[in-house]
Amino acid sequence: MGTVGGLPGVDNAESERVILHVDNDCFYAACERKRDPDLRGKPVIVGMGFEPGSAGGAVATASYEAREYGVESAQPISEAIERLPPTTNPPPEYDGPTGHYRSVDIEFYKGQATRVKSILAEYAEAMREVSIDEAYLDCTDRTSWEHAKTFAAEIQERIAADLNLPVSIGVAPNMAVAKIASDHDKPEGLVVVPPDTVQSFLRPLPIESLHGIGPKTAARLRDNSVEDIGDLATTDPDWLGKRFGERGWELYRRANGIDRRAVEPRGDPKSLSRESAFEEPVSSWDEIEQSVIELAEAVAARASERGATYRTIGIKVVEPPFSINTRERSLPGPVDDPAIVVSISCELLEEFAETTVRKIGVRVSNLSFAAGEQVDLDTWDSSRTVSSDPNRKPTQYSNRGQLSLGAFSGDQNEIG
Ligand code: DCP
Ligand code: MG
Repeated sequence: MGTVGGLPGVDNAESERVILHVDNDCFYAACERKRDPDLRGKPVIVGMGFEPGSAGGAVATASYEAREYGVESAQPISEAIERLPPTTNPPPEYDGPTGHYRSVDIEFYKGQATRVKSILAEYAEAMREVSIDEAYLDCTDRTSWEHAKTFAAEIQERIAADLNLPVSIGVAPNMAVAKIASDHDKPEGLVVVPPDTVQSFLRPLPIESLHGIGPKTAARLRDNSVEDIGDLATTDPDWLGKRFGERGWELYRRANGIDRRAVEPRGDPKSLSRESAFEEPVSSWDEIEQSVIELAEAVAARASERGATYRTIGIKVVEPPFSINTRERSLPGPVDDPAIVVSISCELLEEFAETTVRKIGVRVSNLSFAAGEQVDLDTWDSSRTVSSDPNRKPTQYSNRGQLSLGAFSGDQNEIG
């Protein structure tokens, strides 16, 4: 297990993270079924550029029942019709299986996608939407490995109950493995890959299961007897590097289940944060304060690297099991100064002197990436800082999430 800045007891290893990848099953077809329940359990084909009664366009998606007849995404509709003639207009004397054809209604699907994402946001500290029907969630602070399966099942049930849409979920210590896991048992799959099973889960899978290995790369690897992820994981990384450049090294890491990417929302970061989990809950003030100092310095360094100034500094204190407290204070103007991040973080921490802590985080927000805006620190008067009410009770966020994203969402968590 790694440590942050060599800090004893503080661990930021990715085994700490609980990452979900959620992907709707045959999304467009499921949306069509939702508004026409007669389509349930039947082969449904949704065509892009398709008009009922014609054979033009391509398959956007097909329900799993239609896939059994070889209908698949990107296939010409004419080919799909050969496999599954339209129910409304089968060939004369044909009495084989038929399919229900619909044209893409993207506005309807987008509306459904927005509703799915807003449910997902309730369950995560941070969410990255990657396509109309796919998102990664960082649920580290909302659940534990022990409860991950129930937690993910609750999300599935919620989306089924509220929206009548099926999703598959993969749960793993990182995004790459979660993605493979969500795909592993579709539809309505729920595959949990705890940290200690990542290697054994990946090993037997064909190399194409790794995101980023297309047919060409797969063929080149197979020429060298690399068939499954286990083979790739034990291939000499230098050879992969020579053969595929930087990507080769990445493939090697991914095959070994390593992916340190943080779950970051798309677009410009609204904030930058660093957080660390303690292996065991800690109540020693010195130890907690020391980690806050290190995290504050790390966050300030990160902001400097990114050329960002910040106007708000905050901390997050997670009490076992999942109570999240956040505090923040805003400055009169934007700064880029590690000493201020450290001193304000430590001041905000004082309220938690008696608290047992599972995880701690420091965040800077109100970011500005424009150069030359920094105020003159000598004139900065700390009494002018705007603080949230100091008498306010700590915000308690439960892990059963009927809440909007916590204060540490929407930022770029630098993990590992
Ligand atoms: N899509 C498309 N053209 C493609 C692939 C996908 O128009 N070549 C659209 C239709 C899908 C949606 O994007 O419903 C989501 O893509 P997915 O790859 O997630 O496919 P599905 O959700 O349809 O199926 P699965 O159950 O495999 O996720
Ligand atoms: Mg999908």
